[in-house]
Amino acid sequence: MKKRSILLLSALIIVLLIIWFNCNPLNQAENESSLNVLDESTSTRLTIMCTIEVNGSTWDGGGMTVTCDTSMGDGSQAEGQPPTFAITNGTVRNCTITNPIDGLHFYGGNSAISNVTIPDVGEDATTVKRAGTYLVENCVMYSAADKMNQINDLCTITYRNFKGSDMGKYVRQNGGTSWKCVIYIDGADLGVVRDKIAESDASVSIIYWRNITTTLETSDWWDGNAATVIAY
Ligand code: ADA
Ligand code: CA
Ligand code: CA
Repeated sequence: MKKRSILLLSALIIVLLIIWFNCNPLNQAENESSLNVLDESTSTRLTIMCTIEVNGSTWDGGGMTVTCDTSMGDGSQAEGQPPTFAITNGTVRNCTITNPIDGLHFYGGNSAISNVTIPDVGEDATTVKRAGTYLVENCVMYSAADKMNQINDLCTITYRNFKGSDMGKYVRQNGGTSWKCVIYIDGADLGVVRDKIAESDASVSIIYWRNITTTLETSDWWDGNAATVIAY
């Protein structure tokens, strides 16, 4: 009888120890750090459940694929969906993004993306959200239902050595805006463009371009009544 009580007591102590270990607040920091990561099984694929904020640093994917969980959005033409990356004075490079939703957003400073591949663009691929100086280089991006690159604030932005196809517009300064942006398109193999290479409603904006190939008729490359367009 006494033996049985000791056994039961031991079992109870073991159960209590297990519960304590799993609920221990000291373990919570470790649990929280895995909240943003669903699948790292091969360490080449990262599924995220919220935007990756890059602030004053370089995020180098080392060739990995980043996928936005469908709970974040589906990358349809609905406005206001979250981006995969929000970049402030930083750089994102060397990754492929699947289900990119609203792609990569620039929030100021000197920011850049390079070697980013998006096989199937979502609502759009890159967006200038705040004033700054930006570089989009060596990127490969396909299938934008409407815009590939959107500009919503003052900036100087260079798109260099781009490869892609199947888009409505390659670059669009936000419709109806009159502030100045300076756009450089330096090397773009655009394949099929359905509407315009670049469009801006601001007469103060300037588009510099060189080394562009596309199936679009040259007379349709630029929107008729806006920015100054200069081959350089
Ligand atoms: C459209 C829309 C803008 C903005 C933009 C974007 O042009 O009219 O308000 O949402 O898309 O950033 O995708
Ligand atoms: Ca849009
Ligand atoms: Ca967008």
